[in-house]
Amino acid sequence: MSRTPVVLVTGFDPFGGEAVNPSQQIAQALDGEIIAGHRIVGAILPTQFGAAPEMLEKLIARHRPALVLALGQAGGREGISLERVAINLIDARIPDNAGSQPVDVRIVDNAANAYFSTLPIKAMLQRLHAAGIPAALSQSAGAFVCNQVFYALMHALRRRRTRGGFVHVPYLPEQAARHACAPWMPLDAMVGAVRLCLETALTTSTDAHYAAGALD
Ligand code: PCA
Repeated sequence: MSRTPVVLVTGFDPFGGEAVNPSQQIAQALDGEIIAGHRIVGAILPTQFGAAPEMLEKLIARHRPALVLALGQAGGREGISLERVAINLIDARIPDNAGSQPVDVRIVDNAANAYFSTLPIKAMLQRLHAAGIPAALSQSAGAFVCNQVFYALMHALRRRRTRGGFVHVPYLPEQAARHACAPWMPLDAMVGAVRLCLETALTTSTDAHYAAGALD
């Protein structure tokens, strides 16, 4: 068996009437790459409440990654969004891919209200800006399946050394054509951006004030 440490990168299948999901294509593009001495395992989660975090937890158990980066599409956002915080809440505006639309429910009972990303998001932001890639920190990953996966990830990692976080990406050009004036980014630029994020995370320690993880 290979001793190269693994980084798990997840994307989602298309949802909300879209034919594609850029996060899926990025995870597939990076699968098998070696970045900073780590082998990338790319995997696709279903855009379904419950099924997505379950699959993520199985992937973590199987691959025992050193770091986990979950990706999702945030149509309408400009550039790369480095998510800072996952909240213990589902409030779905649209049904998921299984037709489920929970409103105002907690993700995990008797658990923290929120968790911070344990990735060095400020260092990642600087690196993206230095490379001329539009990017910003985001204080909310929403209250749909992406936030559920982000929360479940940080909850699963809360007592482990494995670091984790979430990055939202904008539409692909072919998706933006269906949404008047929506911002977009070519796939190559997004793949390059996520590669830079991973390289930075794997070579930088996480900002000290994120280390506590949970916000109660
Ligand atoms: N984006 C959705 C779920 C799947 C995806 O790619 C979200 O932001 O919640």
